[in-house]
Amino acid sequence: MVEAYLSLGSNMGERAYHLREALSLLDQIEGINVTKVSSIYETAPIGYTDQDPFLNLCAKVETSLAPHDLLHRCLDVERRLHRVREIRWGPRTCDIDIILYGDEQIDDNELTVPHPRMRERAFVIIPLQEIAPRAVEPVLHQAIGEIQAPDDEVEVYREG
Ligand code: PH2
Ligand code: MG
Ligand code: MG
Repeated sequence: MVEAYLSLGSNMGERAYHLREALSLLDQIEGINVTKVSSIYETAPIGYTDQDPFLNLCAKVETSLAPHDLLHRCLDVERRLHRVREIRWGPRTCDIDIILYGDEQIDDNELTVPHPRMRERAFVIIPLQEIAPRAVEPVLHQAIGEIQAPDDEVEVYREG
């Protein structure tokens, strides 16, 4: 079993429902157990800014799947939530990115892990610090809790 960390985001429709449904679908997959989930954060869009705010969270999974198999299962779940890819970094019902996969470093045309932009994104670092302050980012060998989060707009989301 490998401990991996995923970042989930949604900025279309029933955002919180999409995140919870994605976690439930992931957990039902053979070889993936969702073992820890952060709070949900409401975050301003980064990259392509002319779009609605996101809800983001991070989840820890314990998995027997190889990294690319985990990626393909994540993409299956995105498709099941009716994600349509139009604009790069544009609106989405559900995006699931692999942030860390154990202490592996992977870089090919399908997958780059650790996620290459994780340090620039408060919407990844803040929820990840909540659930995994002692996990180690393997490129710079730095504890997640020690990473300086960018000061983007990120706040805990309260429903209702
Ligand atoms: N995802 C992106 C681009 N920009 N901004 C926020 N706040 N949250 C996201 O999940 C997000 C983003 C590309 O996947
Ligand atoms: Mg993404
Ligand atoms: Mg993605």
